[in-house]
Amino acid sequence: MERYSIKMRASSQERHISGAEKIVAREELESYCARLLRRAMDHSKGKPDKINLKIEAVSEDEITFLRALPVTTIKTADPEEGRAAIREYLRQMGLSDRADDILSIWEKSYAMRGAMLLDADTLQRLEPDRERGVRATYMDMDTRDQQRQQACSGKNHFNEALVLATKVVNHPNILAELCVSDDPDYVTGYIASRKLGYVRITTLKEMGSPNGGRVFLFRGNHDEELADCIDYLQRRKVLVQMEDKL
Ligand code: WAQ
Ligand code: MG
Repeated sequence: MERYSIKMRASSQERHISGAEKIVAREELESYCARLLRRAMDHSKGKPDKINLKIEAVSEDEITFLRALPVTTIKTADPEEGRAAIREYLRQMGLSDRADDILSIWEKSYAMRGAMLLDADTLQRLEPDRERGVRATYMDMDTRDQQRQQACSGKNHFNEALVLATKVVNHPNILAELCVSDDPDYVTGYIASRKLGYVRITTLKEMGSPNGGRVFLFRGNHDEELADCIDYLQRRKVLVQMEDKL
């Protein structure tokens, strides 16, 4: 199948507003470009003065196919309870003495376009560009067109996040990912790992808050393993099989 990657980035006075990653069939290319353009223009974070659409051919043999992580949901009443749930999962991962620090470092990711890459043991920040962070790119769901049309009219936070988390935590040096949306009206976030799967937490911030960000917890050496991990996150093409997830 002839496929193309589309990357969308929108900003206003250099401030990040919205971004998206797609890998679509040739026949869907124009319609997805139009949708992503609309998404950039209609974003709750403001009106962009610059929109970037980058389109690149992707050949079938460079694609890695992954199964979506299993999904569970933890219902929490408020952000305090949400953070307590995250702390508990970090404790289960053996990170209890670092949990509070990880949660406060996570807040520093709020203005970034990408994610913080954090050494899970030393809490050292590993992003080559700390202002931008590391962006996971070149990934999408692998589904039949019809399901996809339904799933993708506008932004589906859950589907896109499940795709991203599945890609990210499938790297052997990523221990877990923490995420809360920067969209003011979206308060559900998650913690994901190969062991836990994708655990949705229904309240990780107050409604109306524009604060959101991601942390990828890394464990490994800072030479080849780190370089391989960043290369995987930013370059490897991944399609995620969603099966019954849609
Ligand atoms: N790679 C790395 N970091 C990213 C990426 C990416 N491709 N895209 C976004 N981020 C970072 C960036 O700092 C954003 O400000 C932050 O994450 C939040 O991005 O199951 O919508 O796109 O219902 O606002 C979670 C869904 C939705 C939970 C998360 O994130 C659920 C969401 P957003
Ligand atoms: Mg957002």
